[in-house]
Amino acid sequence: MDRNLALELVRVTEAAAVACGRWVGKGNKMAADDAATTAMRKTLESIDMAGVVVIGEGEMDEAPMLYIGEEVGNGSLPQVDIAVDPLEGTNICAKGMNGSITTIALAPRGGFLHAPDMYMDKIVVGPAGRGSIDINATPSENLRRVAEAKKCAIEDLTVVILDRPRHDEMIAEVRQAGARIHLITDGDVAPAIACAVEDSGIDLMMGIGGAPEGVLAAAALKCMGGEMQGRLVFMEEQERDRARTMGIEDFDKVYNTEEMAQGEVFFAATGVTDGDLLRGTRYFAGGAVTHSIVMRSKTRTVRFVESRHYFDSKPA
Ligand code: VTB
Repeated sequence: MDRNLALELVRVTEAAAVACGRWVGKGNKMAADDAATTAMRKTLESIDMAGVVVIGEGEMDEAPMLYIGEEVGNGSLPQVDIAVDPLEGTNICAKGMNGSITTIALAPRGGFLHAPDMYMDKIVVGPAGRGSIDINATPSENLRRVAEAKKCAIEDLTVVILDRPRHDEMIAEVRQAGARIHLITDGDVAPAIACAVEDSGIDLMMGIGGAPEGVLAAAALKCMGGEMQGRLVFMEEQERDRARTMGIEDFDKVYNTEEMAQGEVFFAATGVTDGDLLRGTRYFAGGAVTHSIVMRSKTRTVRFVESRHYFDSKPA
C-alpha cells in the first residue's frame, strides 16, 4: 500500500480534532461527536481507496455516518477496512478533561477483528514488555513479569486503569503489588498507545473497556511493536448472538495484537484535549495547532506531527 496513506489519515484526524475541539468543555458530547464525525467523513471522501468501515459509530439505523458497512474513500484501489472512533472520550471532551483524541486505523480488506460494540478485557505493554504479559495471569504476576522484562522494580511501573467499580479488586491488587496507578475516567485508546512510547511514563494498561476501542489500540500497538491481549466480555445473552452474527465463534478466545489487526496496518490519532500521549488542539486568531501521532506497521516509524492550520487558506 502507498505509504502516503499515512499522511492522508492524519489529515482526517486533524480535521476531526479541529472541528470537535470547538466543543471542549461545553457539556455537549453529542455535538462534539457529531462535529468530529462530520469532519472525518468529509475528509475521507477524497482519499484514493475503496474503504469499508468495520469499526465505527454503530449500525446504519443507529448512526447517520461512519456506520459499520459504510463505504468511504473515492472508490479507487486499494481495497481496505477502516476502524474509526471520530471522538474517543466524548465525555472527557464535553468536560474539558484530559485524554480525548480523534482516531482512525486502516488495514487490508479483512484485516481487523470485527469487534461488536461490547466490553473487552485488555492488557497492554510496550515493546520492552513484549512477551511478558498473560491476560490469564493475576495482575501482580503480570507486574512481576513486566518489571523483570523492563529490568526495573514493580514500584517503577505505572499502570493505567479505567476508574470503574468493576476494577476495584484489580486496583487493590496493583496497589498491593507496589505499582503506581493512573486512573482514567474514560478513553483507554490513548493510554494503551502511550504504553509503547518509551518516555510517556505509562508502562501497562489493564482492565475492561470497549471492544472496538481495543481493535484501534491493537492497530496502533502493532505499528509500534507493543503487545496487547484482549478477550470479549459478555454481559448478556444478546451479546453472544450479536457476536455470532459478526463471525465470532469462540467466546473465550484471547486475541493477540496480530489477530486484531492483520496485514499492513496504518494508524493516526490527534489530541483534542491534553493527555499522556498527545497535546490537545489549540486555537489562535485565524487558525489552530494540532498534535498527532501517525504510523504504519510495515516500517514502524512513529511520527509525532505538529500542524498549524490557517483557516483563511483552507476550504471550510
Ligand atoms: C470504554 C472505553 C472507552 O468508554 O468503552 C468506556 O474503552 C465505556 O465504559 O475508551 P463504561 O461502560 O464503563 O462507561 C470509553 O472510556 C470512552 O468511549
